[in-house]
Amino acid sequence: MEKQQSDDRPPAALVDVVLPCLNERSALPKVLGALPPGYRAIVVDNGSTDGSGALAASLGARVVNEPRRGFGAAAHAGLLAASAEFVAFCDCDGSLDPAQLAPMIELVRAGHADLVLGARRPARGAWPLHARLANLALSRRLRRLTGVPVTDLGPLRVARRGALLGLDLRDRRSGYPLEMFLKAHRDGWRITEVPVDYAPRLGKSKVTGTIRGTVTALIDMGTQLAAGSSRLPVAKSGPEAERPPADAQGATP
Ligand SMILES: Nc1nc2c(ncn2[C@@H]2O[C@H](COP(=O)(O)OP(=O)(O)O)[C@@H](O)[C@H]2O)c(=O)[nH]1
Ligand SMILES: [Mg+2]
Repeated sequence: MEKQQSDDRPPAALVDVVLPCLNERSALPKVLGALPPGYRAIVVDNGSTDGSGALAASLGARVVNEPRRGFGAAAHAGLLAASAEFVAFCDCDGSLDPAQLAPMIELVRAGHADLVLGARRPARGAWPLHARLANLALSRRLRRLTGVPVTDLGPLRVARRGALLGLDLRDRRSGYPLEMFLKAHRDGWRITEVPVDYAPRLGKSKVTGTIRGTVTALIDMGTQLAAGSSRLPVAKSGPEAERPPADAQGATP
């Protein structure tokens, strides 16, 4: 994907990038080094034992410590610590390129979308087969359930900070990204996705590369799907993303 032209980039300090981090020492230099100028990194250290927090701070990132384990606990702590108008979420494992956030933020800033997801285009070896198949099945289910033409529940995502806080996200484990998607849809957000590169991660996987992580993710996603199914508006068919009611346009706080 092409990088955003510098004159399209949001001005400095408009974007906080939340990076949940559990023992990602090997990936931190690459991830932080790829942040576009003016984007602030918030590394949420979830009890790393490899010195990730100190390394991130030495590389200029703001480090937030979240003692409660879990992807959602870390992601949400980062959201609460953020202060910029736009908040992005990005894995801290070197698999995603934060430079590709720029066009995603531009879609929200320009008022074309309220939540933008990066749909992963994997390089060879980036995505374990079971995780890819599970994600395909989940995406199909979400399309049927919501009518949103989503093809990947990707971890690289962008929205306005105040709007995200208004979703009242409760999951603190692996259901957090799905809860965000379902509650955003419930609230009439326009959800769209753009293709992003997906490279093999650096360091060891915490979620889909482990049996425990995969089982936890399946349980948490199932819980969110059950809760979400009961509160969703009636699905609309067709390729168009949902349009919010006029008073929710832009979902600006
Ligand atoms: N803080 C925190 N981060 C986590 C936890 N589990 C995973 N992560 C981070 O969440 C991101 C995604 O995890 P990862 O292991 O890459 O998952 P995978 O891509 O499914 O293998 C990485 O940046 C991890 O460091 C956790 O329990 N706490
Ligand atoms: Mg990963």
